[in-house]
Amino acid sequence: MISAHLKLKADVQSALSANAPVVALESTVIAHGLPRPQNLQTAKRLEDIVRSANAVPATVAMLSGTLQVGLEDSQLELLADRDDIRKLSVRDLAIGVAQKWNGATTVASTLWIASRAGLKVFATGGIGGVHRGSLPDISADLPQLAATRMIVVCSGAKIVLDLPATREWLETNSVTVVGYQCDEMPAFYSRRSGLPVDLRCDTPGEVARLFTTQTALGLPSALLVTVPVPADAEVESSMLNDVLDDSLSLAARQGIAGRDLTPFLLARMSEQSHGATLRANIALLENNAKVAAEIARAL
Ligand code: PSU
Ligand code: MN
Repeated sequence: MISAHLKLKADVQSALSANAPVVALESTVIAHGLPRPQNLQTAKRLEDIVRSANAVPATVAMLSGTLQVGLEDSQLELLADRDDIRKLSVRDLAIGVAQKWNGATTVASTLWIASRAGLKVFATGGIGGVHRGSLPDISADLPQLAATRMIVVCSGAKIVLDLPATREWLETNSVTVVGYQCDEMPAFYSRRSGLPVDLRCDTPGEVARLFTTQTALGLPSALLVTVPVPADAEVESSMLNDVLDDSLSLAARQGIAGRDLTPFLLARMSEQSHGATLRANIALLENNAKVAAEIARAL
């Protein structure tokens, strides 16, 4: 039983028992997605934002082989500060439990753990997806979204990916994509991608009703709620193209692949854009946490 390996923080446990709103947060963004010291600041800030919106934050991670749902500040600090934190996708969970690892969870493994803990709403920055290039590198985030009934609030898929191919994958695998106060799917650092959403929703209540209906119909997949980065922090795609081309070709020349590719590309883009992409990433994470808390309350 997974319960033997699962530990819920006390406030998360009591919120779930009382049917009160809880928002899951992932930890790969803390350990591998953002640089120090912004990673710890952002992790704490996301939890504060969820609390200010009257919901309980539950950051998910693995500590000494235990699947944790809800972390103490000291545990967030450990994930942010240590160099030996693993990046754990679903394929790594059994290995990590057996070997008692400390690890950060991706969107895929956070979905697995949070849904089994009974959570319904999850906020992140950008999901993984289909990578560019000829090797079919597809993030495990996608099949896990297709298999997990949860509201996932994000700003689309990370711009380093093949966004049209990622959009097609979601459609083929029956993941409903909502534009939250927008008519097209956002492109992570940029507000627009030119790609369609299945429905526009303007309020937390509309999203909550849609999810309730999806549950009643027995549909097994996530409801992907895509929220554009706040306009004042946006990096427009015309400004991003050079930085993105440079980062992708450097990764190819250095042979960076697998789980290291996404963190490498995000760090390189931030360096090349003099921090503009980092500011956008933090702004969208904060905004998504707020929207997720509002949706969790409406449920
Ligand atoms: N969103 C961010 N920064 C990140 C990620 C998402 O703003 O670092 C992480 C998520 O944890 C996501 C992972 O699941 O990147 C995708 O990695 P990969 O492409 O290796 O599956
Ligand atoms: Mn991959």
